[in-house]
Amino acid sequence: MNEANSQIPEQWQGLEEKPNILWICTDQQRSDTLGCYGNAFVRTPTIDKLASEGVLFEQAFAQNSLCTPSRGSFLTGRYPSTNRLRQNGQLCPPDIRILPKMLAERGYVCGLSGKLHLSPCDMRFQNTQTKDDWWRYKNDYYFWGTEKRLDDGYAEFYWNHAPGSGSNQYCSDYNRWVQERGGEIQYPKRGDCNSVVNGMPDELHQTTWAVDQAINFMQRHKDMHYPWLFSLNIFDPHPHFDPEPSFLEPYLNKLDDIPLPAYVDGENEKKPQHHQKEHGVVEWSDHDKKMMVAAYWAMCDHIDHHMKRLFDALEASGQKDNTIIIFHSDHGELLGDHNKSPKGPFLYDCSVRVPLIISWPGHIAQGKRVKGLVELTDIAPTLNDYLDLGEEGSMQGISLREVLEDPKDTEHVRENAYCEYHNSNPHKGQRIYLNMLRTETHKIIVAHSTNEGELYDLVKDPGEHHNLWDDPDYAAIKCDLLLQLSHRQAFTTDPLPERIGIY
Ligand SMILES: [Ca+2]
Repeated sequence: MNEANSQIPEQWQGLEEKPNILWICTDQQRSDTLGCYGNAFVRTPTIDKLASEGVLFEQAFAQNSLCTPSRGSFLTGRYPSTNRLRQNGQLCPPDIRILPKMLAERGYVCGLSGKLHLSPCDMRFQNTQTKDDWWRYKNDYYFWGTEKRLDDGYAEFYWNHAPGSGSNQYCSDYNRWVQERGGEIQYPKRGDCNSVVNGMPDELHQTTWAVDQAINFMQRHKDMHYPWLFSLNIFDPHPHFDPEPSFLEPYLNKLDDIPLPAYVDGENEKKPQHHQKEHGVVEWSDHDKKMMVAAYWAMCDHIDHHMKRLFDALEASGQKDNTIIIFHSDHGELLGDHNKSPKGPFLYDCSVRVPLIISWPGHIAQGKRVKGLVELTDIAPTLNDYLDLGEEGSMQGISLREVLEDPKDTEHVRENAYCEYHNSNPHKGQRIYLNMLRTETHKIIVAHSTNEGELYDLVKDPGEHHNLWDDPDYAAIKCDLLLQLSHRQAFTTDPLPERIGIY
């Protein structure tokens, strides 16, 4: 080490060699919405190409079907109950450190566009006595402001929670950007269905804005003596179903071919009580259901269109080879399956199984598909491993480094995937507590609050329509799954604070 280098603080030495991180998280995108995940209708050539250049995880699971608990979980590598960030509307406790904060402490510059959603973005609770009575309070109680900033590590923070929603009207960077361009956020009705509205035109779309911020950031911080992380949080394909109109157009003459959502008549009657109470879906016509599916896919196609712009800009800036790209979503969407929408309190694969693709040219395998189960809690430990962050004491996921580097197929990664839904949303007075464990062949969900449950044989019933909880033929399997679930609950207690003495 020469004399000049010895002046650099230890944690900043070697910074120039560290990779950038482009961390893309879409909102509410289930895994079967991409060509590389087997959807023959959608047009997602850019994300398909990303998968061919990196590693695709066929069975990646979010730890909750809602934003805040899922995002808190993958940003820390810890479970929702460990983080005490179990519900939408909670404020992240001050001792919880997220990846961007850890990286900022080590010399990274970090930026974000879109939501972070580790703080409440809707304050209708604030002046109420009964905090589960949210639905009684209409727009008067919306919080209008930016979500409360945490000590989150972001040096640049271009915030937008949900385009067009109450909390965004005056304070979001996206709304300001639209206004500056002489536009107005509006979602005109369509004449041809009741389930879909027209989205914003491409030039004024939230996806366009969010990607613009990422491109500007990457260009500003190229050729610096420090690396960067950018969290690109796109709101689509989160409902409302409001695709950019020209992206919906190609589906309109294919509606006959689009399958209806998967539902078996009467299936919800044999499931826990909340399956009967929490419908969310409407008695829509078949036409409206197909239009909803088409709109959702069109929103995914539109994201792919902008991923091309993003990846082209990364390559043109000369940073592609030194950038880890992570593409995933925070949770899924029921999209009419089981006659329901949109997501929680349900832990079906369609609401918690998400796309997960990681690429890093020259460092990890190319075009590999991992069949084994992984969790979004595994992203942070993987980055911790590659970047020598020394944060393994707090993290509960596993590093996927070996899986990413081994060019062979990996059939088996984790024994099971685990989800927690601990009163995560207020369901009109119902306090719903669920724990889920999914193996490669079965899924069990315990509905603790009503002493009920769900058990699915995923080999015979991959669509999770037939609840076997009370089936005597599955008693031994149920017992084994409950034991595995009990182990997960024990091993997911908080590893912090670490022991610093024998006694
Ligand atoms: Ca979400």
